[in-house]
Amino acid sequence: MSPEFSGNGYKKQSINKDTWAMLEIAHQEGIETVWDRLAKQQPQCGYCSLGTSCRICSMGPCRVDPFGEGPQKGVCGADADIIVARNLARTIAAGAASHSDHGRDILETLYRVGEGKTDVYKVSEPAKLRRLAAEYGLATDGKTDQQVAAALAWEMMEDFGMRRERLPFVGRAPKARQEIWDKTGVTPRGIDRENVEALHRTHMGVDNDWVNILLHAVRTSLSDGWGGSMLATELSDTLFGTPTPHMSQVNLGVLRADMVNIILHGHNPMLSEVIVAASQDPEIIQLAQSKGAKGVNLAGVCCTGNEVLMRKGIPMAGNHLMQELCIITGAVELMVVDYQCIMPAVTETARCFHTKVVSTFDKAKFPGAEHIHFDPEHGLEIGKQIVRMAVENFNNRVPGRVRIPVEPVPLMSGFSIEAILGALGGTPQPLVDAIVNGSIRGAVGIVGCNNPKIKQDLGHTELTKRLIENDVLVVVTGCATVADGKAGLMVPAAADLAGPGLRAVCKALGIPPVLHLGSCVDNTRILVLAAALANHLGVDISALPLAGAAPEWYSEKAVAIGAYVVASGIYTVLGVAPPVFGSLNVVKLLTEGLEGVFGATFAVEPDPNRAAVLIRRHIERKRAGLGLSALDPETISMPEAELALA
Ligand code: XCC
Ligand code: SF4
Repeated sequence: MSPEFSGNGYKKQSINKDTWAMLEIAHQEGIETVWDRLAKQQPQCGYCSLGTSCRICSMGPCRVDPFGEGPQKGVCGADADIIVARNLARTIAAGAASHSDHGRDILETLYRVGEGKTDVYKVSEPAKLRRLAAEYGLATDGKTDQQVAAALAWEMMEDFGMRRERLPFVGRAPKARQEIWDKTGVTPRGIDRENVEALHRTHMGVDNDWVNILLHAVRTSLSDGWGGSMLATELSDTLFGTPTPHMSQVNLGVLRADMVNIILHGHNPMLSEVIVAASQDPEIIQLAQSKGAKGVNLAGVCCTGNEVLMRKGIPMAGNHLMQELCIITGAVELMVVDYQCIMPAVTETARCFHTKVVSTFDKAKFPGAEHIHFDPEHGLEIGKQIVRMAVENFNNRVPGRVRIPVEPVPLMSGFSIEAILGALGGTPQPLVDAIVNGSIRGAVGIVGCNNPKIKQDLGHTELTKRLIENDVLVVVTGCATVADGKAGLMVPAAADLAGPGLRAVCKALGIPPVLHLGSCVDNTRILVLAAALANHLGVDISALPLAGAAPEWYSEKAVAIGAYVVASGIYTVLGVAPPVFGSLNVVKLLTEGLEGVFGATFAVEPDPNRAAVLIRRHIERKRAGLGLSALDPETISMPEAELALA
């Protein structure tokens, strides 16, 4: 990397050197990025930011003035509470639908495996397949894997329907939690049913009781967490393998100047799995060599990246805000996308380079991309076709424009719950012991996205550092993974950055203080771990010293995740304010009222150092509640808000 790309002018946007360098190049070459577009949107609409605008029907659009001067009701008579609640419910439904429709695609693939109609997919984890079948009450004795796959897939399809009174995975939650859901009327029945009902209820003139709307929003989120997402994780493990700990690398330095580079971007592992297989095909490697490349190098972005990092050790080029920047390296022959979190802007950025963008799912097309219809029945063939396109594009690369700005950083990935329990000797007891004796105070899931409103990765990394220093074990998923990975927090040696108790536990087990649990649908691994700990101790999840945080979230999916995490009894701190502040009633319900119903609430705190204090106080309160050694929460002092957020 030549010194003229030090990127020093871009420290406000990100904490990362690779981002700085790429932003400097973008600026010099007149390439627009997400930060430029955010600046052009200023000032963003105040009504929308507070959640009090409504465009659900064509008597509107309407807006309610939260300061009491302008109109207080929409044309139909909806007040701020109804409008905010309806908007939030629709956001949660969209997020839940995204995760669950992804789960459906995996489920259809399992069904095809059962029918024997695929050229590449198979059951990789027969034991897990049979465990799941047993959970669904299916007999497996004397049946082949293929027969079990067909029967299980057929049965799981009913999770999306309307015959069930409750989703089977709800049975994984502690009894006390299930009773809370039943009593409150939020036990999820069918995945599609709850999503459709959420859209129905929020049509003009249906559910006009804002509390009732929000309770159904919770039910919809639970159909994601204990339904669609959980199914996606379990079936991806069944088809592609349950992750086990291994080393890999992260940041733009994982791109190779001497190889054909393919970026895997999106969320669904079906396609990326076959690309991994195709990239190792001797015939394709030979083709790459004939073009003067050493071979084919794959790198992930967003959650597709997390999926293949967890299972295959494929390195990560970056998180959400890196998707345009990886193209600006000039080293990417092809970016293949499936769905979710793929900015329409990437095809525009790609036009400035030789990079090809290939879309693959008929439900996610991009103007400017080449579309190759993905069909799981011919997965490997299509995977090879795409990799071949990348190889053929290698000679269009302009060597003088290749700028790979940094050296990659190592990280450890692959902590499925099975792997964590395996490392602990098959039972959660050692983890429970460490929590009971206080060497680990508690555990926190740091999840979610980047958002250009927050200095990239600052929220994730500062919060993580403050927590591990104070002996709180951190688990990460989604784009938080890349942030903490790049900061060097996800290698066993990072135990040195942890407090003495957590450090000793990590060193004894040879694990980092920050464990990678996977993609965003894999947040359900956190639910499964929390349920296992709670069941082991004979308490509800809400009694445990746990918390969640989404310091830089942007997506509707993140709101659905936050909702099911809180409804599962885990206190959650958001770093970006959701558009609800136009209704003080809704805010009070989310930040206080939910405590009495679900034993957990939301908090909003953009400053990660202050968020860490909120979480540590919460953990100490929960420890005291369990009769464990606990600090007086008030002695954990709250710093002044100071971190400069972009
Ligand atoms: Fe998307 Fe899942 Fe958010 Fe990253 S973390 S920006 S949702 S890729 Ni899920
Ligand atoms: Fe306005 Fe009511 Fe229609 Fe919303 S539903 S746009 S508040 S009239």
